[in-house]
Amino acid sequence: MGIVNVTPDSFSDGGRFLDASDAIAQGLRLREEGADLVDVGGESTRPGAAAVPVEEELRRVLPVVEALAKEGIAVSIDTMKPEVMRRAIDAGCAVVNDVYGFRAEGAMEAVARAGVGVVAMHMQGTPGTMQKEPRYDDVVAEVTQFLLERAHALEAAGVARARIVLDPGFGFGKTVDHNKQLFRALPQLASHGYPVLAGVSRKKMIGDFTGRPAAERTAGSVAAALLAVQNGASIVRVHDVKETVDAINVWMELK
Ligand code: 7PJ
Repeated sequence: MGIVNVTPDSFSDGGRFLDASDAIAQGLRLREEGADLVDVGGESTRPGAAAVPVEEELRRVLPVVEALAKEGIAVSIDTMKPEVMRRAIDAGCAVVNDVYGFRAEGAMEAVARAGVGVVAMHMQGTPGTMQKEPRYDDVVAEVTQFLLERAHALEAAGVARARIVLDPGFGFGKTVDHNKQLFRALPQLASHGYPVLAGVSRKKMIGDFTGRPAAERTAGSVAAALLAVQNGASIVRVHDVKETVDAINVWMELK
């Protein structure tokens, strides 16, 4: 899964059209580089990020979803808002990726009707507060229990089991130690029969292990993605598609 962020470029005075056309070009490039899915997001969920109003999020993502879907790309929409889910599905997206795990009122209904794939992620708290003081008695047990509960709720709402992907949510209300425990527990999480998605690309954890800023975390991110696949992840959400695909291809030949 390649990542396309659609956020206004403060260095461009070209306005929304340029923001959208940059994002579309990026999505096309990621497909060429080997992405099977392109994840389009218009609301930053980085720690402390401000919420984006629904109309603004729609303005950012809809032209991009529509254009990429028309090109035959399998698009996922990274959103927590049922209205954005519905409109993105109408615009052709195939997967809804919700870092809030479909807990918003109406979110499960928005995806159940449509027959799209869903990614349910675990987050403790909200993006505004989640990194303040993450606490768990047993992070692996609690995240697993949450995800299985969300999967069962989605199934009860009418989402087919085969369409449900689970994601422990690295960095979303977790310390580095919590992330490490969850990463090592990926095989157990995958053992429940739902495909698992891992998103670690360029995250703070990679910076902590390498001492590098976000723009220089490619090698660290590729290493983590490869290990996630070895640990049972079916999907890895990455910025550096070309490098990650090469690494996985080499590993598959040599393992
Ligand atoms: C994730 C995500 C993730 C899923 C983001 C970032 C923050 N969706 N959206 N999993 N992370 N499913 O890329 O650093 O880990 S946004």
